[in-house]
Amino acid sequence: MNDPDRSPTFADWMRHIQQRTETALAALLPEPSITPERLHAAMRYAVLGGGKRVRPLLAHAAGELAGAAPGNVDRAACAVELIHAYSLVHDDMPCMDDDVLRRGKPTVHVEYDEATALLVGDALQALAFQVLAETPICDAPAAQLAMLARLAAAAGSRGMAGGQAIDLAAVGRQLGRAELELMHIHKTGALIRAAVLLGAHCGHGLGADELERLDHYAKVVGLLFQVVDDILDAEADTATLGKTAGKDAEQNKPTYVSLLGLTDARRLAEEMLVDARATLAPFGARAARLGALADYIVHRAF
Ligand code: GRG
Repeated sequence: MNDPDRSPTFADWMRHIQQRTETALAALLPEPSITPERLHAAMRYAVLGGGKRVRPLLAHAAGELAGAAPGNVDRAACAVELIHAYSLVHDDMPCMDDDVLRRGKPTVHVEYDEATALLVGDALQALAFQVLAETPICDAPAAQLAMLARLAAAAGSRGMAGGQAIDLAAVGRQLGRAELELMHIHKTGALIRAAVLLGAHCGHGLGADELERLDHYAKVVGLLFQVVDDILDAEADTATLGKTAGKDAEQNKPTYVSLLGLTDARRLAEEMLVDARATLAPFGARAARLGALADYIVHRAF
């Protein structure tokens, strides 16, 4: 099969999107030979050669549903992934989670230094908006402005950065389910939701009702991602026979598993998957990849 877009398997399609995202990101990031060389090398170190590219996969699957040109979706997908990469660099810093490994290699502040890591995050965030603004990627300039506004809101104090602030304020405090959900809707969910909606807005094939339906799917999947992340962390702890408590437990951070227990957290993930799939049902086969992505997000855990 020469055209991976027509591949019969979801796994082939995933590999294809991951590869084209890697190529697009490599082209958009400044070369390390350009001044300031060290900053540019660190930006490429933070972004390239790792990560599941879940957000670009969601953007492409939603773009496909909306009849978008894949070349246009690449830009939206890369913009979201650059914001995600910046958030990981800053999240790993000593003033936040203080992690030394990310994607199997030393974190940016360990490989370079703290000041460089701070600047890498700043520069990646700026690059994300440049990538989204500098080329027309949808039918109307007003629609592209709306995409910029949506990404800014998803990244800012009422989205991801706000979620991180809620998370920091929650350390050592017992959170209820509603508070935990609010934190994750902001911290992880907002950017995942933006990935789906930006992908869809690169096309013009969806009506208002369909966009609303897609938005519901995006919200469910954004939260589902975090529930599964908590399950994966708890399972990793169990696999090491309780010898390590895991970062969240160590820092006394609330998780779905600490709140509900592993069995009920798994049940919740399965229920959310049913909700996501039922939301897509009226789209029929056109939403097959979005459905398969929801499955992938859940079943990488079990
Ligand atoms: C520092 C402003 C600021 C925000 C940080 C999203 C976030 C907020 C921090 C990430 C911390 C974290 C590990 C959260 C758990 C869920 C999550 C986002 C995991 C990492 O995302 P993946 O699994 O990572 O998509 P890859 O490496 O595959 O890209």
